[in-house]
Amino acid sequence: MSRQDLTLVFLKPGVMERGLVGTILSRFEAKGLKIVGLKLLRMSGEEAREFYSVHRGKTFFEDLVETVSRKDMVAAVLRGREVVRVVREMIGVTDPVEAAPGTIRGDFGLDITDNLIHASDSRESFEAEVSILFPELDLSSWSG
Ligand code: 3AN
Repeated sequence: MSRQDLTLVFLKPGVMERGLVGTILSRFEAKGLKIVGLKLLRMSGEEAREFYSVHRGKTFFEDLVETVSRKDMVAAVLRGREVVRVVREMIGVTDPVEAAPGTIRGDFGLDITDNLIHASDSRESFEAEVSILFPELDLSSWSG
């Protein structure tokens, strides 16, 4: 397995509340991606602040931290060819109002902060994010 072939997603708490976890994960499976890590977790406010540290100071930062840390969520590590790019295409642009029909945000949401899902936007982001949400995964044992 190559690190290039891995990405991290999490389904924000609103997805759990709406019962859309299976619907969304099944899209990734149907595309041919493999789920190689999966967990139900509650992010602490501190973890959420670290996770989204690039957005610190922005007007929506506290709202974002509250949105993702208020309840349980589902996080997954996905594997597949060009997976970072493929998953970003599948989730759609940040604002669900602008996201194309056929994308996850385009099909299931309206709210920009509670926009259903996070996905790593680069291999560097993936490595930082996986160390926060899946610290037990040993990436060094995965060549590439
Ligand atoms: P994406 O999740 O599409 O990569 P980022 O990384 O720019 O988008 O933003 C991270 C998260 O911050 C988004 N998923 C969304 O929840 C929230 N966010 C981004 N931009 C805004 C905004 N203008 N207003 C409110 N929330 C925002």
